[in-house]
Amino acid sequence: MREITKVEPFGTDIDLNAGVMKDPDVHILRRASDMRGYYQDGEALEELIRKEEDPVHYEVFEKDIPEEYGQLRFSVSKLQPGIIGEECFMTKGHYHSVAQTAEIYLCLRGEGYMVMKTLEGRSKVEPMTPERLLYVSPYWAHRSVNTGNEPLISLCIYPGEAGHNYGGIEKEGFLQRIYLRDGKVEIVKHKPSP
Ligand code: PAN
Ligand code: ZN
Repeated sequence: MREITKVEPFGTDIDLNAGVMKDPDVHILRRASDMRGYYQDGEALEELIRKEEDPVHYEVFEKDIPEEYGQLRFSVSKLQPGIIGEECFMTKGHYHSVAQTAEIYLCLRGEGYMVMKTLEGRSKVEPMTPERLLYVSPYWAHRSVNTGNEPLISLCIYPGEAGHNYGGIEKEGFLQRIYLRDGKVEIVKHKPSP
């Protein structure tokens, strides 16, 4: 049996409606300027950064649980609504550093999609609506996209050792982009640049 760090059992409170953990150890704040290079319309992103003084794009709240096999880490993810040009606000997206680790997403509020892909070029888009649980399988990179007009809030649970690998996604993106055009959601196949 592997030795792992001993952690006292604990409880923590989550405000499901506001999408915040009341006593987080880690609070990650991603602003619009952290999303440079991710959206199709870079000019529209710069305009948002200028006009709205670099608004908060999304937040992640976490408890400080050792990043090791045997533990479970969990987070509350809160993605603001909006569009960049016509493209819906989204998270950066990542593979797990230990690629063979899965994740559970329980959508608590808002509406959107989880966009996923594998290194072998498979892709999948799954709706995210309140009370819907998604199983993000091992090896699948994942990004959430907010298509509604309120924050998209999820509870995420994943193995302690999973880690986050953003590198590949930052360069290659995903295989679909999601737009809001004339009030309608459009999921468009995206050809990565050669
Ligand atoms: C989530 C994500 C969170 C933010 O907790 O980390 O939604 O998305 P990015 O990490 O892609 O910026 C998760 O999937 N953890 O593994
Ligand atoms: Zn993840």
